[in-house]
Amino acid sequence: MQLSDQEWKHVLDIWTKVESKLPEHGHEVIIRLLQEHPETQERFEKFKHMKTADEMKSSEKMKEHGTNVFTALGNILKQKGNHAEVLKPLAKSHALEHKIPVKYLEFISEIIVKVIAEKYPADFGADSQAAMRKALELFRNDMASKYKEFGYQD
Ligand code: ZNH
Repeated sequence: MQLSDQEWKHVLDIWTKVESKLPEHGHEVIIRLLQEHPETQERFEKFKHMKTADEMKSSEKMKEHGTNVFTALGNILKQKGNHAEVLKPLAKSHALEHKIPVKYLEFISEIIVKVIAEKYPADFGADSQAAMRKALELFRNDMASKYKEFGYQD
């Protein structure tokens, strides 16, 4: 699986917009992941006690985590598919330490596309959305094959 130059351009153009408010958008994606898929909350030692969306919204720690996730994702997208080096430590921690099934990566991918579409409707049309979906699918596929190398089967 590969993306065309045009598709990568769509992905990186919209990501420039995302970066203008990266901590806020990252924070929102994490809150929605935990709200829409409560089983994912169990994976977070430091967030699993939180009961309400308001509690999550006012959590600086959750914002910090959202920032880390979105910063890492941006670094991966900017590799335009040549991300093996950057992906490896992430796949390792998510397989062996955090134990995050590929299914959960699908959940977060869907939410990422939804949140960006809500924030930037004029800049994230059908072609850009399709390109972002494809980039996130490539990311997940490569995470999944690294998971196998690390002996993690979800
Ligand atoms: Zn994750 C962590 C990224 C998804 C869960 N993460 C993390 C970090 C980063 C990330 C960068 C830090 C470092 C390490 O490695 O550890 N993620 C990321 C990305 C993505 C993700 C990029 C996609 C897009 N995660 C995810 C999911 C989940 C998770 C889906 C669930 C469900 N993570 C996690 C955890 C952790 C992390 C649990 C740990 C946290 C703390 O701090 O404690």
